[in-house]
Amino acid sequence: MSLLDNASHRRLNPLTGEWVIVSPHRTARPWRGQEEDLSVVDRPAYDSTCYLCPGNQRANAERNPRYGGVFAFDNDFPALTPDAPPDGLDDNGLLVARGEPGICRVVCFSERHDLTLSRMQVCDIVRVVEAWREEHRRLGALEFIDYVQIFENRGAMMGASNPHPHCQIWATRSLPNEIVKETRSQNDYLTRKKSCLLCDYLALEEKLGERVVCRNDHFTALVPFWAAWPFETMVLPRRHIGAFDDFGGEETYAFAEILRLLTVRYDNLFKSPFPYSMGFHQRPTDRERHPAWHFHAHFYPPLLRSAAVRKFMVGFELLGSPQRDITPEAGARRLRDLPTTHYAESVGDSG
Ligand code: H2U
Ligand code: ZN
Repeated sequence: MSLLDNASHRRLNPLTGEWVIVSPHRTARPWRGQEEDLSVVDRPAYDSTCYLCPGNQRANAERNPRYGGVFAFDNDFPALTPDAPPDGLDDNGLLVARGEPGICRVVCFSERHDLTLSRMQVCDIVRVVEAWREEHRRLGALEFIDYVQIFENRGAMMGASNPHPHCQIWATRSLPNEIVKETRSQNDYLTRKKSCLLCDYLALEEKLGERVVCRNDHFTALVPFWAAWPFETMVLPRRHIGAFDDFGGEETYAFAEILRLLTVRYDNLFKSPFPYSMGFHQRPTDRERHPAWHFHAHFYPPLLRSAAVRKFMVGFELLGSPQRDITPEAGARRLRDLPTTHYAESVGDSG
């Protein structure tokens, strides 16, 4: 009986230093959840009531240009504003606060209301990657911005307010919690091993193969050994690059391609638009060099065993540690075995 396949165990996330409980024996129970073939609600290419469609009025009465392709604007309801005073409060280390200036942006991926990354042409996703890179460069260059977090909430289940394909960017003065943890872990690893944590991890996963979902010339998508969510994935560049700034032309194209390859598989998993929160982790823009930082994307999908059954991180997971039943290896196998043609595009092929 091998530990990883059959017995409850916990796995270390070396990027955060946190543990996740894996309960593989629970997957012995039959796959009861019906894989529902939820028919997609057909969305129009243009929706006159959408505040992100070209030419439409936004909630603050500003009108979008009649854009084609990518369109970025300052969030009309920003969580962070540049003018927050830098004042601090520290009462005995117990009541601690600091002003947090920041900038929030919204980036529409396409003028088409009905598309998603999984349904866009790779050449059009390339335009989106270029926009992310430019936003990251411009915001990161600001003196008061130390981190630029780009993220997409897709689907109502993940709290996306609008199906029009878009992402958000929050640029902050401070490093967010996850970045603090990942920076520390990558720095420690570099100091101890004189090598990059994620370069070494990727090499190991490429050798083993069992958690790899898909790959192209420059990127690999895999279910991390320590994944907490059933179908969580990471996308890693094979070259040691720390941020969008370091992408070469071929890497930009390959990144767009792997995003499409992965999101098509996600949609095909339950033959339904697959909800997730995804985002990019890159080196801080605090003017330090950060040689240990290895760029990557995280996808955190909330679904468990059908388009209708979601996993809740509650109970022990909220109070103790995250836990999962389907092993990361089984999750990777299921994603890997899916067709690479989107279910809505494959004629006479049920996948
Ligand atoms: P989400 O779908 O991830 O919530 O992103 C939509 C963002 O768009 C959200 O942050 C902003 C909201 O504040 N927004 C505008 O900036 N203008 C609008 O007219 C409506 C929504
Ligand atoms: Zn729209």
